[in-house]
Amino acid sequence: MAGIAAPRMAHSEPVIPDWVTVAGERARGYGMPAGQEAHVQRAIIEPFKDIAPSFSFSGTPHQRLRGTITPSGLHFEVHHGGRPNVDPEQHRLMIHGLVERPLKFDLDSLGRYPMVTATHFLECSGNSLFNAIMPEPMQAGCDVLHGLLSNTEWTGIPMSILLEEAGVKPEGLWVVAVGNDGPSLARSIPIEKLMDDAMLALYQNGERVRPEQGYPMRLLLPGYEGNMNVKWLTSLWVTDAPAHTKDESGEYTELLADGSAVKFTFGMGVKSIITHPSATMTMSGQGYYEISGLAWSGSGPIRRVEISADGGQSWAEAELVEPVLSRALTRFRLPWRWEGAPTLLMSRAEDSTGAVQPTRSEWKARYDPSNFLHNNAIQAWQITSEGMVQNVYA
Ligand SMILES: Nc1nc2c(c(=O)[nH]1)N[C@H]1C(S)=C(S)[C@@H](COP(=O)(O)O)O[C@H]1N2
Ligand SMILES: [Mo]
Repeated sequence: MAGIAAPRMAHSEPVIPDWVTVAGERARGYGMPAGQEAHVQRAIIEPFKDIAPSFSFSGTPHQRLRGTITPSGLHFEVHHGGRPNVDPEQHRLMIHGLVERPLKFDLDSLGRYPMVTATHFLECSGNSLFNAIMPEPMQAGCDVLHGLLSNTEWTGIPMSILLEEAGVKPEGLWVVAVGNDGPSLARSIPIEKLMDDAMLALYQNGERVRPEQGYPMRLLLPGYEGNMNVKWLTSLWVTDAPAHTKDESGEYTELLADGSAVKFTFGMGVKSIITHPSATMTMSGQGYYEISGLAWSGSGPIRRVEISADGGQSWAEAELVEPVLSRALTRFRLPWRWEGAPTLLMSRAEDSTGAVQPTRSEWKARYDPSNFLHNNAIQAWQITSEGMVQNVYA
């Protein structure tokens, strides 16, 4: 492809930069990104700083990343009571309640169990909350707007193996999972999900799960809302009914337009965002660009992503970058020319069940105006004639 962005070389004289004239740095124990990349950080988002200082979260800077795996140090965080300093020597996982043999595991004994590895996204059901409730679109990047979303290669023990060892009684239909942090975050999970594809995650992108993500162990429920993926997991209490904990009754329940409420919205909806270009960026002149972004669904693999550059009148199918994994972030790409005119860019994903992303107004119509959970509406970016990329509602 000729003439994208590189200037023609004027001459072929060799250039000797300073760094080749001195000895380089020696090997080191743990690598870090280049110092010049130090600005690539999670966005710290603290809307409740004054009323609840340890309820804090940070967003993955998707506008600065280009693959599908989220570097562990940039995985988003949601801490309801801050990040506890768990001592792995003292930490235990208990399986109790409606089981034949109540069991208590320490980290060492867990290391002997068979493990699986799978790549999955994790998304907070509060992701994209500002677009849900702000009357005017907030001008911020993908880190603030959609950053409560990450994608990791997780390794750990299938939950079915641990539950089978404990011997779940026939009346055991639900499991209340509890975290070892101040708020004792607790969620009720149907036993089928735990027996199906749930994992006790011990490793994140090959290394031990980071403290932010639940060191030394977390529950991983592929495709289910972030909140249920209990970090610093310490107890699995097998019961015959959901416990209706504060976390599921008070916090993670959606109020509908008709005044009723839906509890237990487990799966995350089909969704996509264009990360390049995206809000806060400036186009560097007319001509060739690669539109690139991320698509995912809690129900299965992404089947199709379409891009519109005319506000939704016409759509072009983007290329999905292999491998397209179930309940993992999938990158899409589409070559494009920007002719310098104002442009409304949108992406619309469809998953393997045929579910398609709603427009923002379709999504808003289902809920009470106060609801910000499970916002999977189409994101629109406006490119102005000056090349500024802005967040707009369309
Ligand atoms: N014990 C415990 N587990 C928790 C939380 C928490 O505060 N405490 N936050 C939950 C929420 S709301 C989300 S979205 C995810 C975030 O996981 P992450 O911080 O690893 O991205 O963890 C969930 N598990
Ligand atoms: Mo969350």
